[in-house]
Formats: sequence, structure tokens, C-alpha cells
Amino acid sequence: MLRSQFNLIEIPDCDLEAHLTAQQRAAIRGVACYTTIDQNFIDALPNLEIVANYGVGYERVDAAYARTRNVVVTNTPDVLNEEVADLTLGLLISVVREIPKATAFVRNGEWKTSSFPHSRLTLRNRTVGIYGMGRIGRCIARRVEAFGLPVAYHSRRPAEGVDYAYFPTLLELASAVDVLISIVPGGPATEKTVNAEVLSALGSEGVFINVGRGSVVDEDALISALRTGTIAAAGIDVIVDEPNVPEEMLALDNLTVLPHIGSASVSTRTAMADLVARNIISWFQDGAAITPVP
Ligand code: NAP
Ligand code: 8YV
Repeated sequence: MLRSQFNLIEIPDCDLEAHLTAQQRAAIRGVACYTTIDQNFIDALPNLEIVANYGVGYERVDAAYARTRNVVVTNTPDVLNEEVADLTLGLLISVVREIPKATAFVRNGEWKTSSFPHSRLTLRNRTVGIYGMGRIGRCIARRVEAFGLPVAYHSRRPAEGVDYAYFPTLLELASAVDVLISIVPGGPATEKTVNAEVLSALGSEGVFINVGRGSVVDEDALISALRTGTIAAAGIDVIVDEPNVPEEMLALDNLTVLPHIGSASVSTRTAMADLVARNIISWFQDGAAITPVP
């Protein structure tokens, strides 16, 4: 889409000096990306006007600094909400009913000689806590309700138009539920907020699901909680140092780790790519982006 409208230079990483001449750097007016865009990167492009991030989470773009340079930053909200919410429920059921183990059991031919053990956990009669009742959080909540389960949540303030039980702190939420789903943004404000105290409050039958960002979780606390039975099980689609999954995590049989596939269907990723391109096209045609970050 972009190539049909603009002269494009594709670079494999952010080492602008290595990949672009000074003349080319001066000619760059827009960037489409899914990587870390820091002050040095922005300063190296004197005529930059727009950074279009491929993803709704833009914590790797220094948006605050971009604003001081009058550079607009865009992301891809809404086009992925339902897709991520679907994956979230799939991961939750997969963890509680041990679907990966069950498929392995069949593939190994074990079903010929024995029956798969009944899962210790069930989703029935649980209360589901959502950490981050935003665009995706609301879609997750609707699905949880459809499963006949009560929903509670924590965000920094009560969410408009939402009548689920609101808890002013994450710890209070964790104490009141036995499933905790994290779908808050990354960044300093949420870093390691899911910690040992929160996991302990979730309890020994508790199930933790993270589809937001790995940085939100204290991974050592999570590994210890799973190893000691402080919580029963967890499913995570995101980790701190992607794609390097800690060996201790891989050794845990009550932890399911997915490779950051929340939005990863061809149709949703295409919709995200389309929105990245349309933000840039709209900016240069009409002087307005479609989804500038708040
Ligand atoms: P959103 O609409 O902005 O919702 C974020 C929610 O988190 C809001 O309810 C916000 O409420 C709450 N929140 C933000 N900071 C908080 C804090 N410090 N403490 C407590 N609550 C906080 O965002 P979204 O579109 O739903 O996306 C959420 C995140 O999901 C993205 O930023 C991204 O990191 C992640 N994501 C992951 C995947 C994946 O592939 N796994 C895909 C898409 C998105 P308040 O402002 O009232 O606190
Ligand atoms: C994508 C995401 O994995 O939108 C986000 O914030 O985490 C996911 O949709 C990613 O952004 C593109 O690879």
C-alpha cells in the first residue's frame, strides 16, 4: 500500500547511520515500524512527521519525546480486539482443561492403552478478574459472561458504561477472584505489578493469564508461584525478553507459553497493516492521522 504512494526505504533494524546516507535521513518524513523508536532514532531524522506503529501497544515508541518534536505517533487499536479476546479465552480453557497435554497424549498413542486423566481444574464456578478493562478487556469480559461466569476488574479508574464489580487496587481484585487476566499496556506504570503478593492473593486454585505485556509480570515470582503451588496454573502469550523463554518456565508443566500470537491471524494482521498504511497515507494526503495515540 505504501509503495504505491511513496518512495520507500526498508531497513532491517534501527541503525540509521549504517543503512541510510545523511541525505536519505534528511529525506525521511514517515516511518512504519514494529520496533523500538527512541530519541536518537527520532533525532536522526530531522524532517520526520509521523511514526506509525504496527500494534496497539506502543510502549517501545518514545511517544512523549516524539510529541516534543511535533512527530505524530499512531497505533492500531480496535481492529484486533475480538481476535485477541478469542485467543485469551482459548488460552484460559487450554490451561484449565490441559488441552496441550491432551493432544500430546493422543499423538503419543497413549489413548490406545489408557484414558486421559480428568483435569484437576475446571472453569465452572470461577470468578474472573480482568486487569485492564479497556478495548480488549471489554471484549474478554463479554466472552467470560457468555461462559456464565461473573466478571470483576481493576483499572486506574472505573470504566465508563461497564457494570462489573470494580476494585480500586490490583491486590483487592486478585483477592476477590480465582482467574486473573492481565490486558494492561506495558511501560513503567504497570511494570511488575503482577508480583508475589498479587499471585499469593489469587490463591492455590488460582489461574493467571497474561495477554498484555511480559513486563507487567514479575517473572521470578510467577515461576516460584507455579513451582510451589501458590497458584494452580498460568497461560502467557507475552514474556519480558521475547522470544527468549526462561528455561525455568519451559520446565513447568502447569504453565502454557504462547509465542505472542494474540492478534496473529492473517485477517487481523492484515487489518493492522492496512491501518498502519492508511494512517500514513491520510497524514500526507489530509494532514490528519486516523488513530493517533492519546
Ligand atoms: P486500552 O483500550 O488502552 O486499555 C488499557 C486498559 O488498561 C484501560 O482500561 C486502562 O484503564 C488500563 N490501564 C492502563 N494503565 C494502567 C495502570 N497503570 N494500572 C491499571 N490499569 C491500567 O488498550 P487495549 O487496546 O485494550 O490494549 C491493551 C494492551 O494489550 C496493549 O497496550 C498491548 O500491550 C496488549 N496487546 C497484546 C496483544 C497480544 O498479541 N498479546 C495484542 C494486542 C494488545 P485506566 O486508564 O483507567 O487505568
Ligand atoms: C502484535 C500486539 O503482536 O498490538 C499489539 O500491541 O502485541 C500484537 O498485536 C504486535 O504488535 C505485532 O507484531
